[in-house]
Amino acid sequence: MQMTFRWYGEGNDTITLKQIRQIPGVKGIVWALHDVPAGEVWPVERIAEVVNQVKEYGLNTEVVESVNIHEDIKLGLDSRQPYIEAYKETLKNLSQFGVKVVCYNFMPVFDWLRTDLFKETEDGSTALYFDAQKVLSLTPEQVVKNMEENTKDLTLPGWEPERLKDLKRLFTLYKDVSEVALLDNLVYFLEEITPVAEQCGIKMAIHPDDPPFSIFGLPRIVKNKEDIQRILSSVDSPANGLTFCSGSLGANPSNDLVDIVKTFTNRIPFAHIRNVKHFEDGSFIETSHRVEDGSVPITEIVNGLYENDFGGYIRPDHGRHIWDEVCRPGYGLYDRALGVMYLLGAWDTNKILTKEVLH
Ligand code: DNO
Ligand code: MN
Repeated sequence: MQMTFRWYGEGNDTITLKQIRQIPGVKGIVWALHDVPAGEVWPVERIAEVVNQVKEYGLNTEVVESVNIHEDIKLGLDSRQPYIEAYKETLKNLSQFGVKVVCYNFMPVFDWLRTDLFKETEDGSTALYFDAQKVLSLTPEQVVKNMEENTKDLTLPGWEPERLKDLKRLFTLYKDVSEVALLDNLVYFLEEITPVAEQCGIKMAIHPDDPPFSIFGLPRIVKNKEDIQRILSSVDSPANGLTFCSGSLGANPSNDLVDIVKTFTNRIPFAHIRNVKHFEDGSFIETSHRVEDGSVPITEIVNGLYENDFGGYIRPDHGRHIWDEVCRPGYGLYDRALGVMYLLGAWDTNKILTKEVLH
């Protein structure tokens, strides 16, 4: 297992590499070129720039999150091929710098979605919140506006302006795309990309839908164990993997996260671990990593990974905003650093329980 931490890049994050290197146990940065539009090749010089910055702090750059997929690929349009070729070029460029895992998602139109980015909680901290009732009363445009207004100058990952200005057109196009068709389009993409990923020594790792159910009638295909099984067996290669995200899959109480993690460990090159608390009406709020604070069995998940000799990368996913930190929604320093320590504590306890010598 290798602990990592997400960083948005120089000038695009409130957190510094110096701060990250001081979190015990963190070995690598999870990064991306957030300003390169989906469908374009990531230039070698730009990749080199980030890799060199990070290296200076003794951290590695082996995990990229995300290389986003152009909508034409998800829609299965005739125009998809050049975008797929560009994706292959990006993988080749990344492999020159020792990148081992590329996280991506196949969510139509927009990435993760919340109704509140800074929801006040009882202890005065704020956190990302999904209000299942409120979302029913909002149009996609209102949700987008709300997400954008709350983030000031920073572009949210997966919420790139060039994608969102096309909202109406995209919704019309997706009207005719069923879940079966979206899955076909994913499999087409995987069949194209997997041999290149294999040659490059890169594992692709699809991120689950967040939240893991349909919103605004859009199709969703990475929601549960069956979906994951279908995707992993469609192209049966270690290069076709899963980003196990306990918070995304865990937003649906009927997902058995421990079973999922144990079933697919050897196809999970990357894990996002965080906790969410469910409410009766389907709403959920993100909490600290601690088991008692939410509904996700974080320690059992870590035990499952440990028992199955998980050798991939792991990161705390989102955190709350605590101690008056001003930061990107979900991506402050403090609560995520606490998350790292909780995860490492759970991992190291397993070592003692299995009588493995710690030093
Ligand atoms: C939000 C993230 C997502 C995630 C992508 C992966 O914080 O969980 O933006 O990175 O969906 O492709
Ligand atoms: Mn995640």
